Amino acid sequence: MGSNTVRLYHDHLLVKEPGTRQRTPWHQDQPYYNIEGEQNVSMWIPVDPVSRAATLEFVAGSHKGPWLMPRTFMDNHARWFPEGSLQDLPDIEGARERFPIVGWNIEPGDFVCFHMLTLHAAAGVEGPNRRRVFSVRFLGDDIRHAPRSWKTSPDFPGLADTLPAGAPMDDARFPLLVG
Ligand SMILES: O=C(O)CCC(=O)C(=O)O
Repeated sequence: MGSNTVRLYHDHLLVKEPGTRQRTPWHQDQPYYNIEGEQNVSMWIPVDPVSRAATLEFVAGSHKGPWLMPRTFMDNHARWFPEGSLQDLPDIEGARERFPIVGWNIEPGDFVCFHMLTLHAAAGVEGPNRRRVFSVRFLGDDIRHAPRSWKTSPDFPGLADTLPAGAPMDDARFPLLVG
């Protein structure tokens, strides 16, 4: 992150059962969030081996922006930024050869780190094993609170009542780990 401080933002467990056909569609993470700023990082930490076919893929360089329209994964609905307010994603999956897509097969002990604006996606899971991933997100020096008029994903109920827009994320929900 190039940051002197590190705050925990949030974490979640991502489980794909054997035979999952549903893709995780291409998206950036930050437009779903309540933060502005560039010093951030996500760690995607599988606890099972993940094949190249089922791994998280990235469009190299896309962390430079722009912010692109966040949509619901299941029905492509604009639930966050209003329709038309951000540029839509290009059809990456339909024209993969036009994009610098990178991804790696992963063994337990490996993990990938990426910026919250990096476009990423993952296929389903073939074979008999679950694909379990611990995913954890960190914030650096320049990150500021950006309260939204909609429910962010994840949601932090009540945060906007105590933390003004533009403030550092100085709240017990985001403990300072370094600094
Ligand atoms: O694990 C996946 O399929 C998707 C992960 C993802 O989108 C994320 O960690 O931001």
